Amino acid sequence: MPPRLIPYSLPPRDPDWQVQRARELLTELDARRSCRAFSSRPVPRELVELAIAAGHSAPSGANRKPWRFVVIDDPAIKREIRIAAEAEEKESYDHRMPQEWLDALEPIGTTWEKPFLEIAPWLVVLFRIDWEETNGRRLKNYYPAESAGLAAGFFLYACHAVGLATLTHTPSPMNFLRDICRRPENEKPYLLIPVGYPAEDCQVPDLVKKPLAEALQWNR
Ligand code: IYR
Repeated sequence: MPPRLIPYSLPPRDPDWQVQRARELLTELDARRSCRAFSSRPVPRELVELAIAAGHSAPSGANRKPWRFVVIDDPAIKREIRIAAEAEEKESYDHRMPQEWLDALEPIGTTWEKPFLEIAPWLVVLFRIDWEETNGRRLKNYYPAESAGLAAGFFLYACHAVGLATLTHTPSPMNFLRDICRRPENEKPYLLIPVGYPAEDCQVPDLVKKPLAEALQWNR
């Protein structure tokens, strides 16, 4: 069966407008920083839901949208997540991470302690779904990791664009999130994203970002 097709077009844009808009967008995106010191100031549920809807609008392999966003503001669940994450992280920092990795993190200043998991008003746990069962049949999803990455990117941008701070946190291993969120075995924790406002005294590392020239090639 051929697909049913509908018209698609984009609004015509003046080239000067395009360049100006691209510059503004770049300035806005380049100012985003990972936040590890959150304020407990509440964020309306509607705002988080709209940012998640933006994440959910991302393209995905065969349009399967192989992801789930679990959104948490229940202090008891946040506490459970903090305790489990810190237990794994302490083990990682003390015993599992090779010196080379610890050295790479030194300029960022991270430790096993993750108070932001209780302080940030919302925790968003993004799961990737590698397969789904319908009528007793296992259906494989396509490019679930890439798809979940795109959904995460759209979500992070939507948050930033409305003035919300985020962190892409990856406690490791993070299977505990599946148990705490009561998700089935085909859903694999992909990212844990605290969402909120930076604490009043929030500071971020004064990092040097890799120059674009090192990451960009035109043609061959
Ligand atoms: N998961 C640890 C370690 C960590 C790893 C990377 I790669 C980072 O960019 C930052 C931290 C933690 O969250 O502390």
